[in-house]
Amino acid sequence: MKRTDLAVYFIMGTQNCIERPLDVLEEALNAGITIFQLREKGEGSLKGHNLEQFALNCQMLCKQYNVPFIVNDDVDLALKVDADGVHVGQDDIALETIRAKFENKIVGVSVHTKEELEKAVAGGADYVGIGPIYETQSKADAKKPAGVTFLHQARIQYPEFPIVAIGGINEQNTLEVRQAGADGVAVISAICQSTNRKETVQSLNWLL
Ligand code: 3NM
Repeated sequence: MKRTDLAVYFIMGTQNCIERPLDVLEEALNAGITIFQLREKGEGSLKGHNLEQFALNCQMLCKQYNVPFIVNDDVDLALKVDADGVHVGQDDIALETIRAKFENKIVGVSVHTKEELEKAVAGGADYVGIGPIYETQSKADAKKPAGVTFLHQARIQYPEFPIVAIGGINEQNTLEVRQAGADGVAVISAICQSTNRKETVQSLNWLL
């Protein structure tokens, strides 16, 4: 994958949306998001057949806009629908096992420490997600906000490696994240709760 693919990384599940989720996704795609992750988690989230159908609908929209479709955590679902990739945390299956199952696909890994970062790079991750940078309301078990220090160290250690920042990022603080060395921002609420998605996505995208 290219580092520029991470510019505006939209993450969403039905539980994050007040409006119809597929409408939110289509508006975000139309506004110019560069990659999408389905993250169906928490109370009231879709399961089984309903989840698969929703995933297929999201995937179809992403294809129309030529935007990679990534599935969070659910390796089986990602394989079943032939997603463009999968994003995993530290609690999930060993990276090497996942890498082998997604040979020509995108594998992203959340990292919080230098050790996790080095393991992800060595294990063949295509990109890492670093967060939470700021306070977030969208992840129940999020760690304490870390600010941009580790993000900046990661960039210095790996000048060319694709890195996306996550957690509480919005139009106001995106510049700080960019200056710390992120290739892009991964957001849930900034886009889900936006009243003007075109404007929001454009101000999050510093490549424009
Ligand atoms: N992962 P918002 S923070 C899904 O730190 C997720 O790994 C995080 O949502 C991490 O943009 C987070 O609304 C939630 O803060 C991001």
